[in-house]
Amino acid sequence: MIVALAGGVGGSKLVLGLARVLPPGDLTVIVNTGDDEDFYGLRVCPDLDTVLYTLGSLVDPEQGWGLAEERFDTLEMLQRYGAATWFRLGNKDLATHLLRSLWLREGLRLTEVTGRFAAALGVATRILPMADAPVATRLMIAADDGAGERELAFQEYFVQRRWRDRVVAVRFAGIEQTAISREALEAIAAAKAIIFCPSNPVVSIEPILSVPGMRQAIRSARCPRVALSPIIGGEAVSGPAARLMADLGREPTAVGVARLYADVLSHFILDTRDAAQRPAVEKLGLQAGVLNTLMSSQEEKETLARALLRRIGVER
Ligand code: FO1
Repeated sequence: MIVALAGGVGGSKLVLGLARVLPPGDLTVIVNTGDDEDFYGLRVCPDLDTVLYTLGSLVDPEQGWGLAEERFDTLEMLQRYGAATWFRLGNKDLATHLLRSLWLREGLRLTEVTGRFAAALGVATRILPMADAPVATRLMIAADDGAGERELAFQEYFVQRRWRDRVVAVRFAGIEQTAISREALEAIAAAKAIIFCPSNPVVSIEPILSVPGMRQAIRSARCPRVALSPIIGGEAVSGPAARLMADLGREPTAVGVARLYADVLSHFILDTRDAAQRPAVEKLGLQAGVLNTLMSSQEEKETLARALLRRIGVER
């Protein structure tokens, strides 16, 4: 069993590469749920859906989220009724949110709901929410007009305000009430390797590590535990990772990312462009690897997945 920790679009690229090079059913993905939010009374889980749609070959290839060949008739009608429609939910995507909301109301755990979707879409990879109880990532921003600070929900920060705000603090509301699921604990205990995908360290990987007991479970796993940096050459490959780290006083570099996870890792993979940071990573007590981690094509995802598994000594 290989266990991957992932958030949304960036992480799902490596998840797809791993799923393609590993035997079916040999991969479990533990996914961030801090971005989850209710829209029109429906439970939307963007990162779970991004991983599900990506592995089901249904994801919109340009956006990396939502479904391909999507239409927005329902959203247009909602707009006619005066509802807020800044969060683009397509007709087919709404089917996922309708059924998830129905099954949660019937008492299924988010883990079971996600398992039903994966089975229906023929996805052999186990897709596990980081926790079954809801968590809400909240970002405290410094209002630009100096009128003090206020707190935003994640999608308000990320989508509505296009992550333009300076963030002074991030918290994961509800995380104290969560616990690692039996399924996640079993996957980690059986893991031959644990891989932190190149997702946003602050709002995708950190929430997963903050589930009570998660850091301990990963640290005590007797297997290689490796992270890839989502920051290459001081820039995030996509999204606000570098911005958020700088806002929060963390060095927005690959070794800055390594520092965030050093307590639970054994290995860290630098991109070839950041090879000069290898000594700094090794000073953290980590085995440093250098690979081409920029994935822009299908085969680059698989090439990276193969090279990564080889580098940490995991035969497939
Ligand atoms: N991202 C956007 O930038 N704009 C959107 O309108 C949007 C809608 C959306 C709907 C469903 C879904 O699963 C994801 C969606 N995303 C959208 C992406 C989402 O905000 C991010 O993927 C994650 O929350 C961060 O990884």
